[in-house]
Amino acid sequence: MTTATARPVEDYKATDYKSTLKPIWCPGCGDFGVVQAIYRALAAVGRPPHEIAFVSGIGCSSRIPGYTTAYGFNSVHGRSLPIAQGIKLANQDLLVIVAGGDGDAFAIGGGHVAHGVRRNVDLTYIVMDNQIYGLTKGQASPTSPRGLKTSSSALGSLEDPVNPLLYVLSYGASYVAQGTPADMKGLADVIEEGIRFPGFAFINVQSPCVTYGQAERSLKAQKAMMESLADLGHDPADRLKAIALAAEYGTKLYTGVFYRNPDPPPTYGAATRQRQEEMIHGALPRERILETFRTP
Ligand SMILES: Cc1ncc(C[n+]2csc(CCOP(=O)(O)OP(=O)(O)O)c2C)c(N)n1
Ligand code: SF4
Repeated sequence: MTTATARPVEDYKATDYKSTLKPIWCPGCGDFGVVQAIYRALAAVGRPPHEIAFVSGIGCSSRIPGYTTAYGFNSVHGRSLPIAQGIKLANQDLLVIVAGGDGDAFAIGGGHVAHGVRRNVDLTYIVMDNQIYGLTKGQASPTSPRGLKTSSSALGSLEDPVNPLLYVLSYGASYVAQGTPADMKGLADVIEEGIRFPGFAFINVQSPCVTYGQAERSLKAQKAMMESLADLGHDPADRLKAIALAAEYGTKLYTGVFYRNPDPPPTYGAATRQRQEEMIHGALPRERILETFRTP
């Protein structure tokens, strides 16, 4: 895609990324703050909207692409990652951002997250973790805490929640952060950093559902409990410490970067280009090239 019409980075304002579509989220929904943080992060990065592709699944949070001026694909429940990976590999000049809920990510889409991490396509995955299925009116989600009473667990959930931070760290994610709209600047910062990070970047956002979610997770409650990892002196290059901190998901609300790989591995796109170069310029022996094309 051409950058001929791009303006200098400093010319982009958060409002350049805001579409004219009016959000239909419930008043007070945390997702309002998340989309604002995304506008700010995009303005800081300064790529023109036509060079950005926003992909989501299905859910309240998955409406986000429509509220931006970027190209948007509100796709299929749980399938945002494979679609986004295809878009990025087909046009590596695009900035690809994926957004959706915890149900979209860790229930129906759970299998794709592991492969998104290990494939390491250069994209940013923002999960709005409200510990509930919002769009379908309040059923338990994979991150609902044990004991939570919902429309599908009237006597309290009998299952332990998935830990999104540990999940991606255990598969080897190179950038793992958490934010909340209760701290807009912090949230915009981790999103901006995730966008700039070369490779699969994962940001878990504690975005409260004010209609079906827990009162203990309201923005006011989050403000009182959040702790900045930077203020705690956490070194984001320390993966083992990041894992130990991530294990406290559900009891603590840490914000900031858990892990940033100081030596990020090649992205899938870069590895593909390198393989093509080797084949074209004969760096690979003839037998290996023929092997690549041989059908089993
Ligand atoms: C294949 C498929 N299965 C189920 C659904 C119904 N469905 C739509 S959104 C959703 C879950 C929404 O929860 P989440 O992904 O956490 O997003 P939220 O609405 O909380 O932002 C479900 C089960 C669907 N649309 N498609
Ligand atoms: S149901 Fe919950 S997640 Fe959905 S718009 Fe309303 S407050 Fe937000």
